[in-house]
Amino acid sequence: MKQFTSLADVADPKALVDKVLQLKASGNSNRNIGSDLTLALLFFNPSLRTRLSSQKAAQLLGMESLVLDVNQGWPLEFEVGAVMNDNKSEHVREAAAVVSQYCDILGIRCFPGLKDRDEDYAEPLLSAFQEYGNKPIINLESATRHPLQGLTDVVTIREHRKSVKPKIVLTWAPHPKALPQSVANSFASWVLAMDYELVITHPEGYELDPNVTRGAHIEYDPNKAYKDADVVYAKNWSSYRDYGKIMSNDGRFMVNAEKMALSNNAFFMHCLPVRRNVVVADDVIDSQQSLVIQQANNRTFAAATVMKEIIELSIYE
Ligand code: AN0
Ligand code: CP
Repeated sequence: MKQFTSLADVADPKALVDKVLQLKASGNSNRNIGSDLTLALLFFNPSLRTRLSSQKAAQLLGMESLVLDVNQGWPLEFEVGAVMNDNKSEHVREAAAVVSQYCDILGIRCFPGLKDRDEDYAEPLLSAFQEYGNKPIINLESATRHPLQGLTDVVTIREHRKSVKPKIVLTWAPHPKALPQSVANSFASWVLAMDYELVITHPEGYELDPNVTRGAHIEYDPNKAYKDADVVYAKNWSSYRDYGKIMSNDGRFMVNAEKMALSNNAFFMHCLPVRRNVVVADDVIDSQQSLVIQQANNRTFAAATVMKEIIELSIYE
């Protein structure tokens, strides 16, 4: 693996899931893999899980990590040919080249602007660091993808599934803020790559990129979608069609015990952070069937496996 910016960088997604489970079971046996290597993590947006699990993953591999919150005092210019006489003090051309010298792997988190769909889906920030930097990049959630979350989620499903082809329901849920499509895009892509059954339910107007959801069944009635579900995965996203807009905040889509009762005693999943009693009712997230804490734990092993693959197949190839 040369980089990990989306599922498309992974030659064999099912094999990678196996490797995450092997690494999780292997305890402290990977400490030499990353010794003398440095991971740099750039956060253009906040994070709890991704930041700490990436640092923890580096620690598992014996790698040092450097973390920078870019938004706190490092305003970067991205436009080619910009006349930099305003508040941006450095261009990404220099910044990416400089940061590349300090690290062996570079992780980047950057949310979308949610104003211009073509621009967001071209992933301008990741592309700039690819172009002007020269180190393998790990996507820590970009404008349109969150592949470490997608990998983690299918690993967690794999650990808990009761059949080889479980029925997975991805449900849109209400949220007061316009959020990216990244988590939903990556979740759908990884679930489909595992050959699981995927049903996506949301109000009309929240259809995701059809290139991402090809192979999934779209069901506008949540009660029908939940029937026989083995996993209910909730996430809010803003509209892809009417790009970045909140089309509705239909409370029928909050995950509650009544709808969960229609399922096959489904597990509840969410990437976190989650708005309680907006996205999911307390009695569901606090139930025995909730996997949210186990999911967050698996972030560490997914990240460590991705870093190990990059080290073995790219840095020491
Ligand atoms: C972000 C999102 O929806 O993409 C991060 C989720 C991992 N969520 C929020 O900012 C609430
Ligand atoms: N799930 C996830 O990526 O959480 P953070 O935004 O806290 O990193």
